[in-house]
Amino acid sequence: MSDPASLDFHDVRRFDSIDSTNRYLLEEARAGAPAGVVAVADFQTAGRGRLGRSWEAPAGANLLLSVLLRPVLPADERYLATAAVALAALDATGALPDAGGIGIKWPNDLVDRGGRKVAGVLAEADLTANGPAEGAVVVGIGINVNWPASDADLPPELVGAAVSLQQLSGGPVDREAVLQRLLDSLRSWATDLGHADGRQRMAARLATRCTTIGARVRVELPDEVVVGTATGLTASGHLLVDPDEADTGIRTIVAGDVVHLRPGPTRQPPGT
Ligand code: BT5
Repeated sequence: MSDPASLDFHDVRRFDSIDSTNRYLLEEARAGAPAGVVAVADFQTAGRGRLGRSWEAPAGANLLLSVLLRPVLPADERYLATAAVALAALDATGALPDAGGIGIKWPNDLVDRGGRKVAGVLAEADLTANGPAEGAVVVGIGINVNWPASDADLPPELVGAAVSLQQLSGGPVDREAVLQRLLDSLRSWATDLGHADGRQRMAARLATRCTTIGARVRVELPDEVVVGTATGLTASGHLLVDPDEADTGIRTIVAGDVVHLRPGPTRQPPGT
């Protein structure tokens, strides 16, 4: 078991081009690489999102990185590994002018005040692994640092859905400085991940920066869809949803795709 306190994230492996930094580190985990290894790419030929989706970024503009963690934590608190990287990214962007309004859309996006995506996190693990990959979690994050420079750079489907730190702060942003701040902050969140009181601290911080709380949501689960109002997070960082459907009680969502809905139209009083 690795000691979380010893994670320094100093073993940063840089690639001009790679298929996916997550894929690379999962393979390194299988070969026994220690927790704390970081992979950073200038470009990915097969950058991946969740559920088979892809992650877009032109060469040399954005941050594309993954970290290898081997957290020792209860199975139902695994989401907090994703949260550690999201919180570190939030810390790293908080210093930029006008980027202070960035929050976490549960479970894995950093979004601006308008709900546009600034970054996405993808945690991957082989839960059936025996041997060196057992307990390993690779958490990747793509952060839109300097791309798009304007909405004209975006493919039509991302217009209004994606935004960069450069757009938010009004000028080019130093990618390397964001990376170093992220890794600095991750040192302390990764330490917290290894301790029950640290995980409580993470969940509490997450709750203060989670834009999903209070929103009307549609949660897409493998075999059902829940529509309701997100009311908070559990101590494990799971989402609490008060469903519209009567008599079903508060639901705890452990994993799922969440869409923020606009508040429904105000009901007209009868007779108007
Ligand atoms: C994610 O998936 O948001 C996780 C993205 C993780 C990317 C990092 S990069 C380093 C590491 N190595 C990898 O191979 N992956 C990780 P998801 O929630 O499924 O969102 C994917 C969706 O976001 C796509 O289907 C697009 O609609 C949208 N999208 C793609 N590129 C985007 C971008 N640059 N900015 C905003 N939205 C984007």
